[in-house]
Amino acid sequence: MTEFPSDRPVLVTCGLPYANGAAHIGHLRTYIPADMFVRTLRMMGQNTTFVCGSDTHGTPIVVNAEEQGTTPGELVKKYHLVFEQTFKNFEIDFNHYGSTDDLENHERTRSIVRDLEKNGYVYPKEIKVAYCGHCQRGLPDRYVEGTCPYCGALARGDECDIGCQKHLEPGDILDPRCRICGGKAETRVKEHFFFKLSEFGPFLTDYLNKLHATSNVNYAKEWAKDLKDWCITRNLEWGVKYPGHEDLVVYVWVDAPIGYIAFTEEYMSSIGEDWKNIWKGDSRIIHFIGGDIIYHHCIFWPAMLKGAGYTLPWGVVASGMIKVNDKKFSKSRGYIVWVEDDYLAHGFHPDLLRYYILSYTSHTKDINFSWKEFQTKVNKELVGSFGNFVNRVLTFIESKGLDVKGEIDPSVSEAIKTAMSVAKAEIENYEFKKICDSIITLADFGNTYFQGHEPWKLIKEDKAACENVLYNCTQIVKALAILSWPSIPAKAEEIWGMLGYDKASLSKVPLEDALLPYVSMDRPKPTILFSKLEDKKIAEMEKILNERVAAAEAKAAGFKEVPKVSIEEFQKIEIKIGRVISSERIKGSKKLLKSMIDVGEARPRQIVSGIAEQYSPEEMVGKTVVVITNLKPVKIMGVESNGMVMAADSNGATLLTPEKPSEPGTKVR
Ligand code: B3M
Ligand code: ZN
Repeated sequence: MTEFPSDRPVLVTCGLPYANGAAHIGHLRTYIPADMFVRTLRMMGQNTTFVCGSDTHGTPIVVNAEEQGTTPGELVKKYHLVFEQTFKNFEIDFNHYGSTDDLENHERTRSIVRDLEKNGYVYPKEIKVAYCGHCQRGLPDRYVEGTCPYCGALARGDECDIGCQKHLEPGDILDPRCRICGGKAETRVKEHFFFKLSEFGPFLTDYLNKLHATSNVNYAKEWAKDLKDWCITRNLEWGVKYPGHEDLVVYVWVDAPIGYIAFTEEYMSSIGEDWKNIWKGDSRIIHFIGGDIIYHHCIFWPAMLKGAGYTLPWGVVASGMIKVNDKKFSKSRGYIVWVEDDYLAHGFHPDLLRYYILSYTSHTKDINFSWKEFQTKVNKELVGSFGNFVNRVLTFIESKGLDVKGEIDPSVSEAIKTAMSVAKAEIENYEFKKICDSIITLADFGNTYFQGHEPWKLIKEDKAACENVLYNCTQIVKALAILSWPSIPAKAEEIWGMLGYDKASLSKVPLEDALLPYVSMDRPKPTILFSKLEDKKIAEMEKILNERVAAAEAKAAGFKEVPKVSIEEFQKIEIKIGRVISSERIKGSKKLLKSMIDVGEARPRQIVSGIAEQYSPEEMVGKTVVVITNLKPVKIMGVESNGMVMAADSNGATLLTPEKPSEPGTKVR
């Protein structure tokens, strides 16, 4: 039995991006599949609403605003617009994109908190929270760092982000330090509010067993066995004020998912419908999220909804992560691809990336992005198979002036039917790759069909038979346009236009129309659907990425801790003042000078130095320098060197010299 379409209205949401920085391909990992899902359901006749919005609260945003010398309000306004634009650019077609700072969300959050209080699920409790005496402020969440009480790793206040990944409650972290001044934090006793999560274990176990979720959500069932009450307030200015307590805001993970409800309200009221049909009625709510926020969506969130009397989500679709060049996605290490500045600004069509993300692997597995793989996949599947078929068919018809008419060949309708049934069956399994693959299979079938019937020969012998072949091919083109619209909407609409339809009308065409016979009409001259990605362009993109990684590595190396040496170890090095007696270049070397240096011993030392590009032999003579005198002798380009002249790395090499006159042999300490 298939789940869709059903009479129950569907609401699809995507994890809310923090309005705290630009979009990167990691973000698209969840939004693009969600968009394909929504488009497919709609083509199947399912009433589907799609909402999302910016997550505007929480300490990272406050910290970031502080660092940038702006206010959280200004910061989130800026990035809210950035995300909204990026989603438009990628045809991620939300009915509504809101903000958790919208009045509706403040109100809905407070109303839910009051419901939870009324139903006895919230209690106050005094707890020890971190406070910085130097900065004179409380240190919620990311304002504090210290040691994870579970695994001992360096962790931040709300999460063991490097170590065991556990969620940390205020007061959990050991040896807290202030992240602003680095000083040791004190603890202070404060009253906070707790949600009785510990009472929801049996409910959640039962709920999770019925959830229509991807397989990676399974381990939430383990978490449901061991639940602690959850602190839902913070001492912050920025956020949704806790009802009746002006000095507290709710924790960002309270008001962020409530945004899903608020955005539904905003949208429904704009079209004159009632949001309660979704959130208080018999609906199917499906959340698309990243694999790292399963706990929040499968534990906190359903417990809150249950406690406040709202409809529970029907499905949770959690994605795998994105890697770049097989490395863990990381802004700080440079393994990142920015959606606007890297991808779109270099002229790549959004549908290519949509296709890559959808078809790379199963939704729950990690995707690797590399420009090379991107090029290979696009050139082979979209250019070589899909685009090639569409263009050769339409160009052939146009150039020969053929009439597109005939009878549908049973093998052709079979191939189309197969692709249609894959789409219908796999969409509810959240198997987006299988759907993409079935589309390419249909295009491959089309190519073989065209090739096998040799219409270029047929046209000379039997024009009607030739037209019949092209009629069948055009039917496949039509089916491809319909079937590929959820994954590559702009390109599908281009095909639709080439078939003579109004491009925009494709969005209203039901999936079933893939088999509805194509009726010939006036068609514009066909244009190239996909062009090959050239090596030169890809090399250019690889260079940008590699340079970013190198810059990040250099930066990290600059901060790297060098091992400490004891004073005894340091004293093993003998350093003395020397005076250069003579100096000459070493034959065959641009960089090396051989100098005789008086270091207060019976005879001058011969020392080789890599400074010939900065100092001429003539300049060297008479200079007072600093020399390490007890290095083991070495041979450099066959010349013995008995010590080392010290220089700073500035301008290639800058010799050190004592600040006041000093005699050769004077010890340097
Ligand atoms: N803003 C982003 C994340 O942790 C976070 C999602 C909220 S969804 C309600 O992926
Ligand atoms: Zn830990």
